[in-house]
Amino acid sequence: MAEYIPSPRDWVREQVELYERSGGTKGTTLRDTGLPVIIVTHTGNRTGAIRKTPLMRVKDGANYVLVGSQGGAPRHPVWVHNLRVNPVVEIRDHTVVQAMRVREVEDEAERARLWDIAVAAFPPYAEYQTRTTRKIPVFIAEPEG
Ligand code: F42
Repeated sequence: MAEYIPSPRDWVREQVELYERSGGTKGTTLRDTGLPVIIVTHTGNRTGAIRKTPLMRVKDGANYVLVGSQGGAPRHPVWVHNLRVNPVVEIRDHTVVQAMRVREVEDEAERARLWDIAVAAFPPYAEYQTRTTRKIPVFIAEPEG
């Protein structure tokens, strides 16, 4: 079993702890927005350690859309590099935990469709894209198997 290394950011680590400890009944929204969050458990590309990252809950049918916005910061979040190398993840959506496989969306038309769904679920993504020159990465997570 790989070691779990919690996020170095207090508010992120605390959200993961509360979400998991409550079995997905508490800590499931982004602070004061009230909008739902999922927990993506994945593998560090250098350490091989278990990483847990809360992201906004964006659904496309049975799939989830993962948006590497990090508030429009100039660099991709580290988890983006992890998912590019280790695409098998586990997603907790409230009380449901599922094995999923992610792929980065490269096709422009597919990305545009998923981006619109993401912005509808979490409108600040649109503003985050205007804050940075990097193109915000979008992944789709599909049930494994
Ligand atoms: N971030 C988003 O990008 N999109 C969202 O929709 C989003 C929603 C959200 C909702 C609730 C919440 O609490 C947080 C939310 N966040 C969202 C923030 C998100 O959870 C991440 O904190 C943020 O995206 C930054 O991701 P990060 O992977 O850069 O995390 C940093 C703080 C971090 O943990 N860094 C680690 C560290 O120790 O500095 C590195 C972790 C790591 O994966 N290391 C790799 C390894 O091998 O273990 C090595 C990686 C390498 O290549 O160097």
